[in-house]
Amino acid sequence: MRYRYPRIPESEVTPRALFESRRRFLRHGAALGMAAALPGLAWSPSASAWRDGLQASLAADLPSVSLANGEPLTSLRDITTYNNFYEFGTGKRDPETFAHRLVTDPWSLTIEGEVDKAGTFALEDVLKHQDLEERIYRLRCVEAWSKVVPWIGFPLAALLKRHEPTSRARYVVFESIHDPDNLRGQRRSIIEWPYREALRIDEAMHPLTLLAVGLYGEVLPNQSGAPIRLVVPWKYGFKSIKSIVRIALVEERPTPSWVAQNPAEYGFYANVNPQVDHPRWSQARERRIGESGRRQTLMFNGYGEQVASLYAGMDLSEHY
Ligand SMILES: Nc1nc2c(c(=O)[nH]1)N[C@H]1C(S)=C(S)[C@@H](COP(=O)(O)O)O[C@H]1N2
Ligand SMILES: [Mo]
Repeated sequence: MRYRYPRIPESEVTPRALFESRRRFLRHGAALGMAAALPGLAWSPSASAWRDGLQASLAADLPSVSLANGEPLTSLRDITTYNNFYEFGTGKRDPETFAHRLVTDPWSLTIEGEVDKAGTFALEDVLKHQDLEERIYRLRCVEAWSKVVPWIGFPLAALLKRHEPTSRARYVVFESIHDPDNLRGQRRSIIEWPYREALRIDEAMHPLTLLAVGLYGEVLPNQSGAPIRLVVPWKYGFKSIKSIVRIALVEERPTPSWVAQNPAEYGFYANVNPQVDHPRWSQARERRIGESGRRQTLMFNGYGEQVASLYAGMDLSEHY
C-alpha cells in the first residue's frame, strides 16, 4: 500500500472540530479492525503517548512567527510528496512511498556528553515539560531550494538548557534513527549510517534553530522527519536532520555524515551562500516547488539580519 499524505485542508491550522471527529473516526475504525481499509489513513490509529499529548498542544492557539519573506506557503501535498530522506531511498518520492515503515512509537531521545543532566527519555516526557509547552510556536520559514513550510516546534535552546551544558560544550551533534530492517535505504552505504549532523553551540542556541514536531497543525508526517527533526532556516537542507534519536554536546568539532562522505562538496557550516558554488553546480539561483522559473538565492537564505553576527570575521568561502 502506498503511504498517503494526510488529507487535511491546506489551511495552516486544522479546525479542531474536524480534527477531533477524524480522530474519533480513526479510533472507532481501529476498534472495528478496519484500519487497513480506511482510505487516506495517514498515521497508525494505535495509542501513542507522545502523539496524543502533542496533538492537543498543536491544536491550541499558538504564537506565530512568519519569516517567509512574503512567499506563499508550499502546499501540504508538495511538502509531503517531494522529500529528501535517504533512509528510504534517494528518489524524491521514495519517502512518501516507504515512510510508513518508520516506527515512531515508542520513541526515545538520548541527550548526553557535556551536560550535567544526561539521559535517555521517552519522547512524551521530553515534550510534556512546561518550559517546552510554553515555547512551542508556529514558524513559517523558507527551506532553501524548495519549500516554504509552516513548522510547529520549539527552540532547540530550550531543550539544551534544561540539560545544563557544561563549559566544555562547544558543538552539538545529532543522530537519526538506525533501523535497516525498516529503513530500506540503510541497507546501502550511500553515507555512513546513522545520518549525523552537527552545529556549533552558538548556532544551536540561536532562537531560529528549531526542533520541529509538527507542520500545518498536525504532528509531523513520517516523511518530514517524525517525530522530531531539526530546522535550521539559514543553512542548506541537509543540516536539518530528521527523526532524531540522539543529541550529544561535545568539545571537539564532529564530522557530519555528508562531510565525511565528500569533504570537497560539503562543508561543516553549509550556510546558504549564493557566492559559494557547490563544485558541481552554481548556488546563485534556486527553484521553489510549484514555480517554473528560478529565483535568486539570498545570503543566509534571507535570514542574515538574524544570524550574520554568528559568523562575524569568518571567511565564508573558506568556512563553507
Ligand atoms: N535523517 C535524515 N535527515 C535528513 C535527510 C536524510 O536523508 N536523512 N535529508 C536532508 C536533506 S538533503 C534535505 S534537503 C532535507 C529535506 O527535508 P524535507 O524532505 O522535509 O523537505 O532533510 C534533510 N534531513
Ligand atoms: Mo538537500
